Amino acid sequence: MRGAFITLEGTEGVGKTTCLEFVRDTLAAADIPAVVTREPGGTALGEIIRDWILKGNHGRLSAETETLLMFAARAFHLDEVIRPALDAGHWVICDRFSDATVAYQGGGRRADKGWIQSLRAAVHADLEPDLTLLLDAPVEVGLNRIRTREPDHFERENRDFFARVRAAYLELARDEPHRIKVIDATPSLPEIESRISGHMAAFLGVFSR
Ligand code: Z5A
Repeated sequence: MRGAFITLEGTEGVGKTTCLEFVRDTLAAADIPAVVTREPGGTALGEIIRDWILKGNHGRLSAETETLLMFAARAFHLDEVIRPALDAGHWVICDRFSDATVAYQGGGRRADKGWIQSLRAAVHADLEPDLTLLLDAPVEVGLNRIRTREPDHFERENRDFFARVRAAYLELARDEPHRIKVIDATPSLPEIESRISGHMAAFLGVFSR
C-alpha cells in the first residue's frame, strides 16, 4: 500500500514550518516515519530554483514564468522524491505543493487559474495530496510574525497581494472540503496543535484502515 501524502499550506508567517514539525512528531508517535520535504525545493534542482526565485535579483519575472518554474521544480521533485517514497510505503509531508501555485501565481499574481490547473493535471493527474492542512490567518497576523527578517521576493509584495493569496486558498478549501482542512492560525501554538491533532486522528483512522 502506498504511503499517505500530506501537505501544509498558508500565507506568510502563519506557522506552516512550525506545525510541520508537530505533524511529523504526531506520525512518529503513531510509529509512522515520514519523509519531510518542501516546495519549491526538495531536490538539488528545486533548491536552485527556490534560491533563484526567492533572492529576487531577476528583474522582470512574469507570473507565467514563475508558474512554469514552480511546476518544473515540482515535476522533478515528484519523480525524484515524492512518488518513490510513497510507492515504497513511506508517508510524505510536504511544506507547500500545487495549491500554493494556484494561490500565489493564480491569486496573488493573477496568472490564469484554468491554465495552472491544466499544468497541475499534466504534471500530477495521478497524485493529489490525501490531506492538506491550510493554516489561515488575517494577512497582518502572518506578516507581523515575520517582520524582523529580511524580506524575500514574495515578502516584498504588498498587503493586497497576500489578501488575494489568502482568498485563493480559501476558495480551494471551499471546493475540496474533504481534502483541505482549514485551521485558524491565530491562537496560541498549543491550541493550533490541538486542532491539528483532531484532523490527524480522523485522517489516521480513515487512511490506515
Ligand atoms: N511559492 C509560490 O509562490 N508558488 C508555489 O507553487 C510554491 C511556493 C510551492 C517560499 O515558501 C515561497 O514560495 C513562499 C510562496 C512561494 N512565499 N514566500 N515568501 P516558504 O514556505 O518557504 O516560505 P514562507 O511561507 O515565507 O514560510 P514562512 O514565512 O517561514 O512561514 P511559515 O512557515 O508559515 O511560518 P513559521 O516559520 O512556522 O513561523 C513564522 C514565525 O511565527 C516564527 O517565528 C514562529 O515561531 C512564529 N509562530 C508560528 N506560529 C505561531 C503562533 N501560533 N503564535 C505566535 N507565533 C507563531
